[in-house]
Amino acid sequence: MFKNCIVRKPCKALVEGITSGTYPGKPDYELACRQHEHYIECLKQCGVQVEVLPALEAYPDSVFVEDPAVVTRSCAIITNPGAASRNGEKNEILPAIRKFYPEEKIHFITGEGHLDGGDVMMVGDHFYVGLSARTNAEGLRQFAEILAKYGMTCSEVPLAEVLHLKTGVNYIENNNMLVSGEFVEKPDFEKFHKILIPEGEEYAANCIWMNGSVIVPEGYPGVEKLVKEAGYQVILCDTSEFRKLDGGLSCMSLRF
Ligand code: CIR
Repeated sequence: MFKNCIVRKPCKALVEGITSGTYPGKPDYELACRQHEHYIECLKQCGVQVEVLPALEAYPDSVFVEDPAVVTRSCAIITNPGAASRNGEKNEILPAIRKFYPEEKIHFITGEGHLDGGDVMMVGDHFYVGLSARTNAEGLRQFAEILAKYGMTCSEVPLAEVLHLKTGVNYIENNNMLVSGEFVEKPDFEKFHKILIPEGEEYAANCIWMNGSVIVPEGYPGVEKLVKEAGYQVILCDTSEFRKLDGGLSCMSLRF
């Protein structure tokens, strides 16, 4: 069960955030703020406390707090984000992490090692890590070393098509995994009950399990139905403005 979430308000510079252009258009800042408020409400509905950090104009993508830190039940890891314009977000997230974790349980990916939290998928005490344009082998090596101190493990998943691992695959507990595109056939995920994302709804592979409920992006009826059929209460949340920057539901919070 999760008790806490950390989120950061979107900044006005959001409109200049990194985008692959998969979902065209510039985010509407006002609408993004309203959607973010609703996102916080959805998290609260699941019984967690939400720590809301102030907007950071220096970092257009800073609303995506999932990337500069990985939080586990035993420790927190400040990553070394792989995108140059986002790297400094690691310093900004640190004070928030310190509120929840003692200094000796906060670790850092450093030097040539790069890792984005969006590439890290937690399944109990095992972590799948996407090797992507943002996360490299050295980042993964350091990450594995830190996890090992706490008896946790990780394995690598090379990515071909998507930005982050969790862009295309997400674990929603009870052995259920939402899988799309390049992840459908990956042997790594064979042991899970795979819920295949219908064509055209790939964005909704990024749902979040929150204490028994699953938050699903609004506008993806196929995924909504499949998640309900799997036995979950579904909470819908519209993230259209964040999608324009390749950001999904998981990207906007740290959950622990
Ligand atoms: C980026 O390219 O870094 C942002 N525009 C989107 C980050 C999405 N974060 C995530 O998947 N964890």
